[in-house]
Amino acid sequence: MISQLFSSTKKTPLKTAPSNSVKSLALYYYDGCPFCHITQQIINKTGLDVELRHIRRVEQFRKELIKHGGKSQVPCLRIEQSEGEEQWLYESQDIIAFLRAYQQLEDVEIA
Ligand SMILES: N[C@@H](CCC(=O)N[C@@H](CS)C(=O)NCC(=O)O)C(=O)O
Repeated sequence: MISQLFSSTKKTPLKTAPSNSVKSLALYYYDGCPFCHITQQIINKTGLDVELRHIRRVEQFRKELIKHGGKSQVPCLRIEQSEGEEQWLYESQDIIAFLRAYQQLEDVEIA
């Protein structure tokens, strides 16, 4: 089983567990951000279940992004794992690479 997914831009392993240990995904974003828009298009294409968290409509989302992710930049993908660990993944290209790889793992496990 593939145990790590890799960042497209930095070529470093993300501390990401196998897909079956990912509990939930949430994208922090706002309208009018082109990087968010591209990321959302990929989410729609993959059909993955990703909760959308608009940081300008819900102040709590903006606060948790800064508190846990470390900065207010969007898009940012929160990856929650079954064990309770979470990762905050910035950079649209890294998020897209993660989603594509994750979807492939999902497909393999379903098949
Ligand atoms: N290189 C980043 C750029 C992201 C970016 O510039 N996001 C802007 C919105 S379009 C942003 O969050 N600016 C506010 C901030 O950095 O706090 C990516 O590809 O995701």
